[in-house]
Amino acid sequence: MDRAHRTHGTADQTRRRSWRRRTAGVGVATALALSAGGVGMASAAQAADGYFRVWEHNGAGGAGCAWFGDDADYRYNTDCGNFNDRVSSLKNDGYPGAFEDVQIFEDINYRGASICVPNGAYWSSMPAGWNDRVSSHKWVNAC
Ligand SMILES: [Ca+2]
Ligand SMILES: [Ca+2]
Ligand SMILES: [Ca+2]
Repeated sequence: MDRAHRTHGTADQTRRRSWRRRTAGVGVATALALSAGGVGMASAAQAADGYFRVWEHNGAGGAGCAWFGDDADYRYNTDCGNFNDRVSSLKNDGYPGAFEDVQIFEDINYRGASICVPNGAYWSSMPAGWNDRVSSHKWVNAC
């Protein structure tokens, strides 16, 4: 498939398929731990597991939220409720390779100003002007 013509959702599905491929050889317990990962068990020392993690305070402090795919609206989240305009630290635990960087946006639906969180980056605080501002994010090949 022509990568340039993929829709947003299709790109996300590709990520998920890729994840399944990579974890197919891993034990069941490990796979379960990965899929249950994210909220709660997150830490700044987390190894790459495909998730984008955020916290409400600096230094990975306070409540957290984590997503394996894109999220167009931080106001509503199944596991962590409203995370809109709360993010004060974050970590890109995505797998290196395709869709490894995370573009974060000031508004929902990937609108407004945006900045790039490179693969593997941990920000103990946000860049100037970005504290309590992020409202959506998406995975990209490079940003
Ligand atoms: Ca959401
Ligand atoms: Ca905050
Ligand atoms: Ca915002």
